[in-house]
Amino acid sequence: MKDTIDSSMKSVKTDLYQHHDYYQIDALLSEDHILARDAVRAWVKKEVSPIIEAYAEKAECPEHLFKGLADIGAFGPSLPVKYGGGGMDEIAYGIIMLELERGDSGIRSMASVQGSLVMYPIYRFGSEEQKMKYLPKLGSGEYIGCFGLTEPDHGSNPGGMVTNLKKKGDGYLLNGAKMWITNSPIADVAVVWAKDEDGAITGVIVEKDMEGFSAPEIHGKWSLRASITGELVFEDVYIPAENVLPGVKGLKGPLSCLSKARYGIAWGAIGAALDCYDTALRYSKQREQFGKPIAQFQLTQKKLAEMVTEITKAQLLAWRLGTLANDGNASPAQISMAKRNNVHMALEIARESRQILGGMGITNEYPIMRHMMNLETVLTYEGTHDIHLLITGMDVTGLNAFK
Ligand code: TGC
Ligand code: FAD
Repeated sequence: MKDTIDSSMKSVKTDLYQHHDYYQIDALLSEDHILARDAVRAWVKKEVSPIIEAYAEKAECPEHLFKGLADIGAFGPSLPVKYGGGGMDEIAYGIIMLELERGDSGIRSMASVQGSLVMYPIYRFGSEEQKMKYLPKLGSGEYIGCFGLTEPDHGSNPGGMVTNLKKKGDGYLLNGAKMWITNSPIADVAVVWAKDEDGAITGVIVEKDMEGFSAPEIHGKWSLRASITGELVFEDVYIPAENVLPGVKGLKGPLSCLSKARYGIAWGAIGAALDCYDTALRYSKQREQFGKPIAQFQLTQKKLAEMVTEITKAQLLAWRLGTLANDGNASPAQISMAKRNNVHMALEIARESRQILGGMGITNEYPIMRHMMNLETVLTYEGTHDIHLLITGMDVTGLNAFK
């Protein structure tokens, strides 16, 4: 009897495995990719999945996970080891984001912000002293970071920002406010973008104890509830000259960090989609109506077949983007296409999966509603769905809809 169960389980597992990797993309992975994937997958299963629904329900950030995220190499996987990163390639970075987002988009957000929006700008635009001062501590999770670009009146159009720096002695006075900042209330350091007296966008590193700086929490989110979000408020905050990022001026500074993070989201969203699809597939094989599993109905099969097709297309897009990124050839417009397509795909799959589960789909017994609500944010942050469409439109027509 046990043998029969084991062999039937094996066939279910193989069956599911094939559906999750329909075009055998795993065969393209290196040993290092597989090691990273398996380690993060196991960590998410052990540390995130059992607690995430409760934290999301309480709208509380599981801060205790930061150390574990650092230990599995989720902060800056493709940055050099010397600077607190993982020394891996861009595909490993993508796979790690995918496995984290299989758990929760908010957990992936923690890692995206820390690695791609805080460590990366310091690594790319910082002085050697800044790198040595901040990066190892950010990589190990001793410091938490946040990234301040969006303002209350300047979201999609960050170039219009009014937060500003005025020369004072050897340093600057920082004034203004940022809005919707992931991790800000718990951050030790904030990479903040402000206009200098010539109107040039400049990056500065703000430390939590600086006088005149506060980071109140934003409450009432129905999305990304296990991630903490806040404002950044600057009232004559004195920024010493050594806290200014010397390596960049202009909007291309923050936008190039966004390229790095959007790339990770293009992979990450596939994780949320896979978790929804996996849940719906399993449920549909077990749930019976009219005397047979609902998976046997043609309309359910249509949903599942379309889901796996869309997931496979997204996986191939991410994979190709990863190979381009490894060669340093992934353009911002290519990254926009993948972010937009893959997040939208994941949100559609969450909605279809919810339908397959019927009434059970709206409960916290299953992860689908949480993923669906999270993905509403992912569709909007790091450039909205429509902004990315216009970036593609500009790329293919050569005409700029923003000017
Ligand atoms: P535009 O004139 O087009 O560009 C200004 C300069 O930037 C360069 N550039 C880029 N460089 C690197 N990467 C990119 N993705 C770039 N996009 C543009 C561009 O070549 C130019 O360089 P240069 O040398 O000529 O000066 O700028 P624009 O003002 O017309 O704006 C264009 C637009 C609308 C596409 C841009 O503003 C945009 O992407 N808006 C969306 C804003 C956004 O994505 N905000 C995200 C905030 S951070 C966030 O959401 C974090 S969530 C974190 C989490 O929890 O995971
Ligand atoms: P708006 O820019 O006001 O857009 C509203 C609508 O108008 C959208 O549908 C948009 O597509 C549309 N629109 C705008 N301009 C155009 C146009 N030219 N053509 C057509 N349609 C247009 N920001 C940070 O800096 N750091 C963070 O860590 C961060 N974390 C976030 C976490 C959460 C939970 C959320 C919700 C947001 C976060 N953001 C962060 C901000 C995020 O990047 C912005 O919300 C996003 O860029 C959109 O800006 P907005 O909300 O001001 O919307």
